Amino acid sequence: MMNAQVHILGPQFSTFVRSVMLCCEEKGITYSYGFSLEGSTIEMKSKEHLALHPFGKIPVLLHGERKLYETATICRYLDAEFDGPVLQPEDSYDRALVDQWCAAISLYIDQAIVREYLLEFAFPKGENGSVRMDKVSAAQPYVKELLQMLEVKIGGAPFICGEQYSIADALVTPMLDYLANLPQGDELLEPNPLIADYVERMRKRESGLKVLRPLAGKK
Ligand SMILES: N[C@@H](CCC(=O)N[C@@H](CS)C(=O)NCC(=O)O)C(=O)O
Repeated sequence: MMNAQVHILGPQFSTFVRSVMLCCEEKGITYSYGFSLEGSTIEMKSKEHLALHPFGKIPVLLHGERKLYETATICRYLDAEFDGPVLQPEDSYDRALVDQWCAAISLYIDQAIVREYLLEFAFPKGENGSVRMDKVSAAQPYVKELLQMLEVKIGGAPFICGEQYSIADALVTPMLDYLANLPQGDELLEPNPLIADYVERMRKRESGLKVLRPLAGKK
């Protein structure tokens, strides 16, 4: 299967799609992305989409005949299936810690930072398309708490789970990159200099330069 085409179903602006793209870039896997599949466009929540992802989410990985959903699962599969730098530690406890952070990022951090905060800016639901600042203000304290938690977690290490770039980094950097780009970015990151520095370093990696692009490149 190594030579089969890798396609990531979903738009380039999605944080989770970007996480899979980052894993591909880190491992040197050639891939395509977007909603176009075998010449037709897959509409969100359509019969065709639900056949690939019964919960109606993106991304979905298509690798030859194989189909897979859930971002961390997709990244673990790519790591195991392809050559290139490994994105998980070998030691069983260290590996479990990466899995633990992947779950925490995909569940709790995604909910607080992406769903309840970033999406308020990306898809404003207020009057005349305005950002609902009451929702932003209500969500912000927990966003700050989580950033503080990540600041403690990274400590002096280069990556979220220590010395090695892992799937946990691929999951969290698209979220932090968007956060840092907001007008509130400085206020959020100033109290967390290690995380601020981490975002800058992840943006400058080869994978970051390719994937963490502004939305103009969206497909
Ligand atoms: N647990 C899923 C979450 C996927 C997810 O929430 N994807 C978002 C885009 S970043 C989505 O599909 N949103 C559209 C929707 O919920 O209708 C994963 O890890 O892949």
